[in-house]
Amino acid sequence: MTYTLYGSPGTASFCVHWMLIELDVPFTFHALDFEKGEQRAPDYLKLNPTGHVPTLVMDGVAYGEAGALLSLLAERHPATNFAPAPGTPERGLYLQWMFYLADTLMPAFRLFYYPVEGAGPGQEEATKAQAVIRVERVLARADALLSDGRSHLLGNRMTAADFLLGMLARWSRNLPKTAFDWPHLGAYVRRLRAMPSYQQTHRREGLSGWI
Ligand SMILES: N[C@@H](CCC(=O)N[C@@H](CS)C(=O)NCC(=O)O)C(=O)O
Repeated sequence: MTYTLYGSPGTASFCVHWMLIELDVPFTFHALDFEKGEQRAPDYLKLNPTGHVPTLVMDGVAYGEAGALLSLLAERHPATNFAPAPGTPERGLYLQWMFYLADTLMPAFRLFYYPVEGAGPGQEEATKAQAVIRVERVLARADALLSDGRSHLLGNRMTAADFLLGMLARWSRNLPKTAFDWPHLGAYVRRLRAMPSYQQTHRREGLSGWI
């Protein structure tokens, strides 16, 4: 299996980068320079027509969408148990959280960081205020789930959903309330950040300010 990940430090590619490191599989990481608009270069658009990262090339075929990439990787490496198998009791909750995080929390963060996409130019502050409300709603729900003492979203082991939430929690650092303003979520983020694979991803991407 050969993997090539296209990404940019600290962005939506972080969770895939992190899982690849945790899986301990060989891969190549191509960092795109957003300042230079490399995500919109014709060669990259051939791999991912959305002009977004991440893109993961698996055995010569390019795929996008962070949540889908995490699920695919988890399924290709079943020994890790990062994706509960169809028919198991955790499967439903797993799918629910993967989709909820990918189609509710991630777009809310996108609105916060790309506010012009909400209601257009001149409306950025109002868009950001709405985005914060949406983010906080999801973080509060994750905190409530974790309040029963479980170590991870689906129970007491790591799944692909934790890679997604662990990355998204990092994006709360520029919002009025960060993940640490919810006690159970804060403890959960501390556990994820202590993982050697998380710290390695952070280091390799040259990030600062959240560990
Ligand atoms: N739905 C996409 C969203 C990815 C996304 O928004 N990526 C951002 C970085 S966090 C990006 O590529 N931004 C560059 C741009 O919009 O020009 C996914 O889950 O992969």
